[in-house]
Amino acid sequence: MAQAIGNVSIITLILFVLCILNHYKIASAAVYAVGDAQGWSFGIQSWPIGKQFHTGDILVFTYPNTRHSVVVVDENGFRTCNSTKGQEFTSGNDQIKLQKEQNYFICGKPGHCAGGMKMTISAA
Ligand SMILES: [Cu+2]
Repeated sequence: MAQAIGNVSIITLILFVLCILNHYKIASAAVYAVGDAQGWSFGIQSWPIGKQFHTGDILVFTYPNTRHSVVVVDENGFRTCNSTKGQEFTSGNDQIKLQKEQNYFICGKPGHCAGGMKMTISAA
């Protein structure tokens, strides 16, 4: 009986430590201003180069929302500049959390993605 209680205590302790670690991971998520001073704009494709992104990091997309939007798409939507199956953000100040592995963002305004307003980010 004492052995069983001991095992339960150890499992509880392990779960507790995992919870703490998980909270720490969330608390340490980085926040990035997409495009830095230029914001979400044409020529954005090179912005992620040389940066290390992690799952749960927050991207802040700032842009004039009469001119642009942000659409989270899949690989096919990214490649073909098709935003119809994506999730569109239009506030002009959108916070989007990075998902594990590859993330794809395009502008939803006609011709903008084809003109280079698209960005893919790999999150570790
Ligand atoms: Cu645009």
